[in-house]
Amino acid sequence: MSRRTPIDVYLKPAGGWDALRSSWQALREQHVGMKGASTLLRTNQPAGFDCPGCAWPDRNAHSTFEFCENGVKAVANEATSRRVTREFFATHTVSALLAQDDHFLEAQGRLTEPMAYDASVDRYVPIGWDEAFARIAAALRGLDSPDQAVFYTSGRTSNEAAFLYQLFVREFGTNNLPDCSNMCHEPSGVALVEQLGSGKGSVTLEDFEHAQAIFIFGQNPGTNHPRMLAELRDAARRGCHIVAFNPLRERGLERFANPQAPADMLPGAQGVRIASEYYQPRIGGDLAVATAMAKVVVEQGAIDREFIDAHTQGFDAFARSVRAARWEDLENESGLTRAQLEQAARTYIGSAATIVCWGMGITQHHRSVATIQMLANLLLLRGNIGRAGAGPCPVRGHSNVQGDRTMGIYEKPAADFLDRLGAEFGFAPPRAHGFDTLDAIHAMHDGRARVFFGMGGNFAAATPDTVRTHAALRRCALTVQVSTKLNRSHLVHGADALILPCLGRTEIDLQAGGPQAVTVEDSMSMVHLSSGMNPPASDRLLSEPAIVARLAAATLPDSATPWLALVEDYDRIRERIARVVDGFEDFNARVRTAGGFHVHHPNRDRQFPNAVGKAVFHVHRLLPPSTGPGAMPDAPLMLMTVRSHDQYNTTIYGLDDRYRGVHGLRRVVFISAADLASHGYSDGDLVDLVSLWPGADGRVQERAVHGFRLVEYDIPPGCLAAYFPETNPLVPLESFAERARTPASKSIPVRLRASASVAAS
Ligand SMILES: Nc1nc2c(c(=O)[nH]1)N[C@H]1C(S)=C(S)[C@@H](COP(=O)(O)OP(=O)(O)OC[C@H]3O[C@@H](n4cnc5c(=O)[nH]c(N)nc54)[C@H](O)[C@@H]3O)O[C@H]1N2
Ligand SMILES: Nc1nc2c(c(=O)[nH]1)N[C@H]1C(S)=C(S)[C@@H](COP(=O)(O)OP(=O)(O)OC[C@H]3O[C@@H](n4cnc5c(=O)[nH]c(N)nc54)[C@H](O)[C@@H]3O)O[C@H]1N2
Ligand SMILES: [Mo]
Repeated sequence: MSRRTPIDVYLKPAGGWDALRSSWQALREQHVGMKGASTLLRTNQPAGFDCPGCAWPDRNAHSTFEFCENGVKAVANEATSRRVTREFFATHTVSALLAQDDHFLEAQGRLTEPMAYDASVDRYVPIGWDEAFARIAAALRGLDSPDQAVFYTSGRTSNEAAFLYQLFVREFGTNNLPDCSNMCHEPSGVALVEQLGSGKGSVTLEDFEHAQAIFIFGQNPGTNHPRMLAELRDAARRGCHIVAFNPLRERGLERFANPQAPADMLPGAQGVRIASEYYQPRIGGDLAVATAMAKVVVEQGAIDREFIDAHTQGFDAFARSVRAARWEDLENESGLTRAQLEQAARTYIGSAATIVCWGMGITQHHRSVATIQMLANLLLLRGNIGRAGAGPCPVRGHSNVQGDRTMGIYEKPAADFLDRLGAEFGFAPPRAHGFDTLDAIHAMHDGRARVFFGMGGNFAAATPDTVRTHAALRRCALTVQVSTKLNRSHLVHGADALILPCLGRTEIDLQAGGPQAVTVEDSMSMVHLSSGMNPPASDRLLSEPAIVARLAAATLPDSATPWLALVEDYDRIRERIARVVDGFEDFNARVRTAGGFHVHHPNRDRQFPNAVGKAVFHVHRLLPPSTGPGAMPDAPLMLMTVRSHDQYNTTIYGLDDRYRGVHGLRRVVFISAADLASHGYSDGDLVDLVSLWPGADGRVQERAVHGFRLVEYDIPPGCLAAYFPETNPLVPLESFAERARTPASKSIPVRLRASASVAAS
């Protein structure tokens, strides 16, 4: 490994040879060699498996392998040859493992057999599958009420597993189905359902070929959706305007060299410019940005009158409100000048077909729902919905997070979905809404929830307010984690605890009816098959559908559902899905056509199936900054928590963040030169970050994390950035997006104080 200073500046285009090198390194480190290489060639192929990396769709129905560095890392870390065995658990107590960091835990490799916690030796010890299911069933049946159990889902779970899981949970008697979406794109769903009648984005990949402008708010595709850069590159080359709004200058939004485009890879080639305009608003400034752009469009009369008259409601009140917005407030709130905001609006007005994309930089704030509705208002003004090359594009995270919701993983299920589920399976589903992620933490903390079951994910590390959340998990009578890899949620556990290891996407899933394929739905509503081809990491793994079926059979002896027969052949599960889930008619046949099928999206036909049957303009005024920089005088800086290039959420692959120039460390905080000077620090100083927020009793509470290295960076004054999950202890359970309850993990008011900690190596 080359020696380099911990911080440098990355001047090359994103992608390029460095992406290839880093991919080979990931394969080498996981000792996957040629097996890994052939595994990769089957990623996102018609007869291969869906990449577990992200939810960006693939163009693979007829083309060849699409390269993605972070897809390689995700696959290499699943196809690793390293193993966590019973000997590993015999050697390490849980307390000793707890002292290790997330990078160490991930690096141990794949889990190999079911394990149960033995408090007498503070270790996990082997347990048989039947005994494990009997133990969970006994705990669940021993509860006073089914609502005392929480069933979490992360977004890698297949449609088949998710459908069975929510069915089991509802037959058991609760809607306590929190999921990772609660921490992710929940505000997008809340905003768009109300406004447009569907919570999903309506654009497809083909629209990226026809857009004349693509606006990207609060998203870092170079790291989190690298395959999106190939679309943006092609769009930029044909003259499409790409406009980025991001407090940080993210390398992937500036230049990209596609490793599969020979011209981009020539010596000295500089790649392709992505963003034609790059604006750096302050954190949380996007509501003001969208308001300012809407103001210009309305005042110049650059609206699509025909579309507005035929398909929308509420235009007049909306137009009045944006006309009334004052430039001075818009500039203060956005952190951009009037000239910049007018330029962005001109680009928007000049485009006959516009896509608006957004990610976590929009959804993880207090006013996320309002901001997303303002972005949709902007689209409505010019008829940019249900037109080729135009529409809203919330870019989802986990590879099947959208599909899991479609299959019923939701704590607030629609009544008609429950009606069909009950009719199909002959039971009366519970109607009361269940716990979302924040409710679940409170309920475990208060003793209202006693059992936590995690279908994938890493609840202990992904959630906010780490100290309270860990206390909540430790108060449970039983915690169960269905996982592929070792993580913190195995170590922060209830009185009794089980680890149930499962197959990953890349592996052959053999059931009584032969090898099985599962299905997933990507961020653009394409549903397709995924079948693994590696031998399982161990012969003691079960598939997620099999785990759910055997748990259900053990817990619900009187269930009319033929649990074990359903998992013999997943076509049987899909037949049931076809009868319950809208848009999945004839599922088994349609999913076997090349490339799968697109779930009909009503907005594409300018249908808006909300309460009024029309797209609705929503008025959202700027408020006096109750949460912005300056709102809490003792916490004058606003911190956003983001992903490095070497992590997948709580999974830490490595310690570099290449495009931001960080090498070998994660406890860093990016800060402007102006703030360094005004707060009396220098680049390289170690600080603690202290967040302030009122608790339930109204009194301001202090939370801190220690020993972060300050890194001078191109970021607006008043704004800071650092990585999660290290910073999750700073995010209060009481600080979340209005109406959607997504933790406001990108709007954390903090102050700095000199750190007593010694620099980590
Ligand atoms: N390799 C890799 N791929 C992933 C993931 C991963 O961890 N690693 N995670 C997956 C998941 S679950 C998700 S949800 C997605 C996440 O993908 P992203 O949405 O890209 O997530 P973040 O890294 O949190 O980056 C958010 C971006 O928003 C910017 N930002 C923060 N606050 C604001 C703001 O107020 N306004 C604006 N305009 N911008 C802001 C940040 O600077 C950053 O560039 O990626 C998915 N794909
Ligand atoms: N501060 C802060 N907090 C955040 C965010 C942020 O931006 N800032 N982002 C939020 C977002 S967008 C999200 S989506 C959540 C993510 O929250 P989660 O989805 O809960 O977390 P992950 O880190 O993706 O979960 C990783 C674990 O999943 C398991 N796993 C991997 N593949 C499989 C599989 O195929 N099956 C099963 N059963 N298990 C598997 C592995 O054991 C691995 O350790 O975090 C949220 N938390
Ligand atoms: Mo996410």
